[in-house]
Amino acid sequence: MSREYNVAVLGATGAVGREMLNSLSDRGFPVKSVKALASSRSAGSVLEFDGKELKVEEVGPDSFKGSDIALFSAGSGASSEYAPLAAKSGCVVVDNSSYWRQDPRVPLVIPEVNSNAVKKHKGIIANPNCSTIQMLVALKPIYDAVGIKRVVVSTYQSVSGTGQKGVEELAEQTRLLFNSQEYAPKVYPHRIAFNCLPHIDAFTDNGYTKEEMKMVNETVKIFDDPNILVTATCVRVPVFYGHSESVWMETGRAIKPEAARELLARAPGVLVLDDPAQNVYPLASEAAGREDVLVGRIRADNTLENGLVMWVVADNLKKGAATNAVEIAELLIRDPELLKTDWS
Ligand code: NAP
Ligand code: 12T
Repeated sequence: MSREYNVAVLGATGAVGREMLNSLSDRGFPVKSVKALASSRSAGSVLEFDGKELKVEEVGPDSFKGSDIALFSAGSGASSEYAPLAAKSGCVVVDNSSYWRQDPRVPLVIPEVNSNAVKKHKGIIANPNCSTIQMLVALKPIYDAVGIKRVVVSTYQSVSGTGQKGVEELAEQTRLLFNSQEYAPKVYPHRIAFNCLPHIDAFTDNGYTKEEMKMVNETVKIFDDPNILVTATCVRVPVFYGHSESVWMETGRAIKPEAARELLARAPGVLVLDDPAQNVYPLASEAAGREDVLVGRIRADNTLENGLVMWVVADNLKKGAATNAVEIAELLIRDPELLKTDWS
């Protein structure tokens, strides 16, 4: 009989954690047991896994003993505290927070882009930011074919990226506005309903937000290319699920839009939807609930010799978080050596 694994999910009650449970089940990950972990706030509550009830436990220092793999999505604080404990107890952590992404001991992995990086892990593997994942899945085939020198990206990010509280804030504000009632922004600094906020995560000293700098720094680390230039503007929009991106690139050598479209059509994890005459292009409403990255509006930049532009959309909770994490776990179980940890 083929092996089955003990899997722990930290942050199981959250927007990403619930999708992690769905992804494990939908993708048929070989689980022996699933442990749902969260804070004391939701300990004792009940989730569903594979049609069965799963009781949520409060995370503690001993929670990961006996687990083979842990998927984390409980924020940076919990990741900084528990990932080393889990790794030291022999459990490999796939972490969704931003805490470990730039640590040189920690591979930052998108299976379609740099699966080999997973081999260097010592017990903690980081899942990239949602906006980085979908952009790089779409850039990878072009990068491999002709090189990419420079990327200018603007994102249109859904409120579920902020977690369950972001979803509730957009729903509540929309309802109150339609009823001419007062509302007070809580999660975002301004009204998100019927608005666009050029502000995701905190501002840094250079005028960019942390979210924008994640797209810059994670691209360099994942492509292992210190020369690639990226500048990003990250915008929160009143969409519940699915991030959209306008991605402009300057390629190393010239590539025609038709050739880029063909490369993308054959690329793993990509679905090309590009027939503008028939109003066919990627939409957040189409991407929501899907595991692939949708790419369309592929066209030349008429102002620059090697400029190419495209529109890239994916479900931020699936490929942007949970699906990518489960795909990393699938890489781990292909090779028993990769289930060993060496964190000191
Ligand atoms: P969320 O809906 O607010 O859920 C947060 C989850 O974390 C809940 O299960 C919560 O448990 C748990 N939690 C919070 N603090 C904890 C603590 N100190 N100890 C144990 N559990 C704790 O948020 P989310 O959207 O799912 O995001 C969670 C994490 O995923 C964040 O780190 C976020 O940065 C990351 N994320 C990554 C991506 C990506 O780009 N890959 C996308 C979205 C989110 P309770 O029910 O007990 O409160
Ligand atoms: N602030 O994983 O607010 O670093 O949409 C992902 C999403 C951080 C992250 C968001 C965020 C991350 C958001």
